[in-house]
Amino acid sequence: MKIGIVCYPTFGGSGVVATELGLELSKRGHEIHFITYNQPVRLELISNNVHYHEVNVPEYPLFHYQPYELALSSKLVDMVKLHGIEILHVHYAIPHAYAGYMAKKMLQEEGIYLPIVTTLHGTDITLVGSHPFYKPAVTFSINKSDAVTTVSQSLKDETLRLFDIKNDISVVPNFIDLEKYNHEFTDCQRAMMANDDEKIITHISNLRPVKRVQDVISVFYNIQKEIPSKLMFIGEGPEKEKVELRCQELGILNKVVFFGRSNEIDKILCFSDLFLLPSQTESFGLAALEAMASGVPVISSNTGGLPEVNIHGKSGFLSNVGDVDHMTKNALHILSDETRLKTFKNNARNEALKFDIHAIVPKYEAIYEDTLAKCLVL
Ligand code: GMT
Repeated sequence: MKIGIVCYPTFGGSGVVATELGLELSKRGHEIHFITYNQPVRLELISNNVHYHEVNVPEYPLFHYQPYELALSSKLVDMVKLHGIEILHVHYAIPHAYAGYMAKKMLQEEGIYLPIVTTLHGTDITLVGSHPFYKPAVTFSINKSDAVTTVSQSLKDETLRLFDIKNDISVVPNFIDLEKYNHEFTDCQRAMMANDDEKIITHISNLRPVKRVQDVISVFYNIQKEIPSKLMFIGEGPEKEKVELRCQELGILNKVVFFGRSNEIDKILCFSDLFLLPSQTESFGLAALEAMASGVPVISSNTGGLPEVNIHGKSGFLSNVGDVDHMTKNALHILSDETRLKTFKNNARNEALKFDIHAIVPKYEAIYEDTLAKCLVL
């Protein structure tokens, strides 16, 4: 199939999933066209089967806001005509599903039918999409999609609760290429980061308020009082400065390593003992899955889709949002006993196997095939 993929090209989970999906589909023989405003961060390898088309939005002084949806839908029309793209998969409803629908209507005028598959990723539903300013457009574009998927059962339930949805929604979870996160990794450079007697705790996110990064600091502060440890803090975002200040106030700045954005999280997870994800809301928690694939147990909140990924008492523990004492207690329980830590590490890796890329990507392929077949009948 010739598949167009629209996504955010940034470090956010939806862009990562879209990019990894496109790359895997290309390995399975499909021709993939990424259409977005920058080259996706994980799109390192451009092969014969993978193409990248940049959407340009020229600055014009009359516009207070530059019209990205307009530029994207025009680019989609051009690329579909030029490359014979048969189906479009848009990731994150805003504004991608809307732009996809506009492209579809423009193409229909020329007798070209372009089915749209929309994947909802989380904040496009739970935070931004349900805002009254966007809700009518988001409802409309979900209902006009030819197929709709969510990344967890929880997100499907939330979508049906918050919007008036007429379409069926299929759940296709986030996935992981387990070979990239092989816990037999031999060049783990743990010694560079911590002493032998120190445990390594890790957090990865885009440091937005929804990630509750202050809870990460509180839990780590409590842990390091009991067990010698270091915190690996990966990501950039609006909460970063406040986190640095708090670490300074608490006198733990020398125990926290700030990595900024990193494309080498597998290398950091390789030497981690515990992963913290206390989010306010999390539709799936790809970062938790990446940790688990590296054999790192997870202490997370029990919100959204996290209980579908992190299995309480097995791959880690779940706590109510904001309950840092419970999170600390569970973290200490895992870290204080080497045999127990090893069991949790093995369990985490085993739970991650459920989300193997080779099992999940065929689900998207089946959705594309069904959608194309349905559209041919119409
Ligand atoms: O987590 C983020 O802040 C990024 C965000 C995104 O939309 O790029 O991630 C969402 O999509 C990921 C991939 O499907 C999910 O694994 C994340 O849980 C989800 N984030 C939230 O729901 C907060």
